Amino acid sequence: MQESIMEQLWQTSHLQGGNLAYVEQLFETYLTDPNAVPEEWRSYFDKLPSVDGYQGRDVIHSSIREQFEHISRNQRFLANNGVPVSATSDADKKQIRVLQLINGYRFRGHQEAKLDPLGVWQRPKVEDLDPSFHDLSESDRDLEFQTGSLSFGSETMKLGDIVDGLRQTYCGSIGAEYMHIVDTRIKRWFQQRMEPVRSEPGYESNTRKHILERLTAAEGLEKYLGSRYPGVKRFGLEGAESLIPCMDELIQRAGHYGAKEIVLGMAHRGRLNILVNTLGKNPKELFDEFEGKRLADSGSGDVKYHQGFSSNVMTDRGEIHLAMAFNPSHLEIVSPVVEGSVRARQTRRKDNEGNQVVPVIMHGDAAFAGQGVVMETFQMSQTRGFGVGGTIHIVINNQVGFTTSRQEDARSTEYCTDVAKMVHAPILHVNADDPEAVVFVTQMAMDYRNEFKGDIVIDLVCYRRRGHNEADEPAATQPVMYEKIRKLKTTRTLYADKLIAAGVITEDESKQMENDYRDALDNGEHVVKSLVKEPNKDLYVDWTPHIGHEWTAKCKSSVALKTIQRLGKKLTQVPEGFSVQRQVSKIVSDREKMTAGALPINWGYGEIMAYATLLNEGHPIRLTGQDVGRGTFSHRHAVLHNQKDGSRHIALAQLSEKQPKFEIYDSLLSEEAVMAFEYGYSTTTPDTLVVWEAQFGDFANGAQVVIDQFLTSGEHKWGRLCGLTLLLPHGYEGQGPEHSSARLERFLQLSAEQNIQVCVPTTPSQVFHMLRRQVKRPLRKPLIAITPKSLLRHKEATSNLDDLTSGTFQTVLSEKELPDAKKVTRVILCSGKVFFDLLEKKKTDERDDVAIVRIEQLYPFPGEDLDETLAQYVKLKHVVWCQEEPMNQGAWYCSQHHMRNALQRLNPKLNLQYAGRDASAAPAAGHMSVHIEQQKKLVNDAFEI
Ligand SMILES: Cc1ncc(C[n+]2csc(CCOP(=O)(O)OP(=O)(O)O)c2C)c(N)n1
Ligand SMILES: [Mg+2]
Repeated sequence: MQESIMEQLWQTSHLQGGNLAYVEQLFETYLTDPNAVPEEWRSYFDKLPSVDGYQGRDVIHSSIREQFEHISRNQRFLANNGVPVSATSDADKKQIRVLQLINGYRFRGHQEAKLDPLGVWQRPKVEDLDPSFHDLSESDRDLEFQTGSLSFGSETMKLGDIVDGLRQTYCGSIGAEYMHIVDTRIKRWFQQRMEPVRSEPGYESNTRKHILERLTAAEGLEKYLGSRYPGVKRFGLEGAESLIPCMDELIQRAGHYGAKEIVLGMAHRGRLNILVNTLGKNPKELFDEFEGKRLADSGSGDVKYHQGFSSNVMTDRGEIHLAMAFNPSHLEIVSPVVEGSVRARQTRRKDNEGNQVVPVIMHGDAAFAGQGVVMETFQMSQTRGFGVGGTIHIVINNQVGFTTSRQEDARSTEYCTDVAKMVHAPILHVNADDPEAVVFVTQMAMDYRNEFKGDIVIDLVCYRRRGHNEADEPAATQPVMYEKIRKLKTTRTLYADKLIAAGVITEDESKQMENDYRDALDNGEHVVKSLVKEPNKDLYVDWTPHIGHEWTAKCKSSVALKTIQRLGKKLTQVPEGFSVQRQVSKIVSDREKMTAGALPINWGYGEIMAYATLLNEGHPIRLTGQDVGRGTFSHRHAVLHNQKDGSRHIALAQLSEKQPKFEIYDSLLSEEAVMAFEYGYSTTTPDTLVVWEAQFGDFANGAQVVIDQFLTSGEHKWGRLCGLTLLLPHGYEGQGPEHSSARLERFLQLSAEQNIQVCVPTTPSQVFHMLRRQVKRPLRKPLIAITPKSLLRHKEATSNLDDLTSGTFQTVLSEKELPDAKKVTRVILCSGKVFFDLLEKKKTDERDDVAIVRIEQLYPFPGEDLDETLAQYVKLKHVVWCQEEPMNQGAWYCSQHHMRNALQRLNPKLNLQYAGRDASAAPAAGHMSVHIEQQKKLVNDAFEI
């Protein structure tokens, strides 16, 4: 009789003594080139059944590994008590196929899972979940097979039991996608969580009653609001009520693992329900909002389903602070904001592992699949500068986005969650009509984060009982779906029926639960039992010192010479043996000379010294953006790189032992998510100077949503203060349309009610004072700083140490050498780099009749300071605004009225004239020669008009 191939292989001793790696290697080679492996192995591998639908090599590879691991362990195929199951070639092959079948379920079971409460998903049958696909027949069901790594609690089982167990585990209410993860530990972890219990948690009566109580609350609130305020928009949760028990479990479990804070982000859907039933907002307050009784104390206020909220609830390990982020209508943009807020809280708590602060972000299915910022947020999740130790993502997957249907139109991916696979996040799809399954996956999700510090997604497959909002008629666009929905019992009813049938509660008790909840709402009582009525104040940050200040608030931004000298020395010290690159070395030695007063200080020095002095005074600093360590234009070099081994030296982080944290990270190549992250960070930390730098100012418009919806309007809508600084390189230097403009006009157009500051500093001392005053003044307002490129090295754009040791940020700046005021008949007003072009012309042409005045803060406009400057020119006849930007851009349209007002106050006969580029669709010319010609003309015009 011919020996089985496995036995032959075994006897070759390839598999003994841990030669698995060898076999794996062979298999890998075979997958890429079958002819590259010996014939005997090729014919063996050829005969292995394949796992359909998964092209990745890892699929087959791991099944092989399992198989051989097993052989190693058991020496050969053995049944109970060492009795061989079969030594025939056929039986061996069958055993392999059984292992393949097991693998098939682990990979693709989710595709046959009963995830859709509506039963409208059209899902093709998955061939490789059928034993016959693996040449296993009905009659094999009674044969015993090795279970391999299957965690069913028995080394061998009948095929029938294996298949039934697999269907229960992987094709019930939970569809787990985890086999795309390459880390075997994680795959095993999920198998060991799900397989032993066949994905059925078997909760005790008390837990089941609690789940029903939470569902009662979820449904009860919507019913109540629906009958009390019919037709009023609330973006109800109906159809996704399981979210409420899910959140309850998340919070309790996070608390159990020692979390002290959870930051929540979510869109419109179910938000009011979460606010009342999870965060414990007083229902009375919500009713007042419905009735229009609660108006914002100041600012515009916002609709109720964008409001943030915070509260403290009790868990078995103490109090936990919950903070729901305010968000705009723009879906998904709140996600990176939440991450930034979490990171700031973790930093404050020195929670390097991310155990104490946990982000939980809820999404809509359409938004999660469609919005690019979701991908950016995942891309940040494991980076040095933006990681938070894992985020729990919950998708409220109601299978429709507004009126857009799930698959044909909303996306190209199979699931709305597929984007999460890019970071190998496990994805747990779950039927929301099985609340126990929902709680089970929730527990796994929180346990997973605790164990592996990675992102995880719960895809709560549910439906939307009503239209997009309560005024919408959904049947107009989704007739079939809504036909089904109308006939469907609610999740709560289904679950209550189940518990009644199981004898866990009586019908009366179920009714009583509903009545109790409604009574609580009627009485305007809090409905979260674990709510802490008198929260621990330590869990809150005190922003009161920063409220109610004018931008003119004074501060001391100058620094004593000896402090600057001491810090200057520290900044230029390099560790023993650290090899600095040649050009960088020159920058360092120049900085030494600047500290000694032997060289005028440049921009890089002014900026770095602002950071050093702020750190010295106890303010933490966080600086991010693309290439910020070096600076796009090589002016910063805050991070030095050892030429011998690539190690880093950051002098600003090593000024003293007691100094606060200095963080500087080159960001991923994203503007939107990164700027949103920094907004979230800065709205959480009043004392930190948070700076985001664009590579070129133009790129900031990739984050326009953040600028419009948060930075410029967040305080007005939600009362959230933010001191974020944006550094936006800008300047017309002939580099073409795309590297010239930071779109200054956009920021100025968005400026109102002192919402932001727009500054255009032109000297090193100005940037020094501007950055310092951003933290030293009590007010917290976003600072938009238009920063230079060529000016970084301009010989005229320098300062002296004296300018740092005295003075302050000057909103209006005259020439260094003041003109004789009596001779001046013309004032040229300008901002930014063009000043130096004008100055050069003035010197060349010896125009002592001209004074050039820089407006270094365009918003809030420094009217008084300008009045004072202009007042000294008593013979003034001409006033010109000169800008490099085209007429429809730059400051002209948005700021001219401020300047005209100043002239009106000085002398109503004075008119303001314009010298600058003509209006243009593109920000700048594409050819250097055109640029030069235009620049020359506008400078000339300023002197002649
Ligand atoms: C960026 C953005 N684009 C468009 C909209 C308008 N809008 C509001 S809700 C919605 C549908 C959202 O669908 P989904 O994410 O599935 O959430 P659901 O409403 O179904 O809970 C759309 C398109 C928006 N709010 N934000
Ligand atoms: Mg949806």
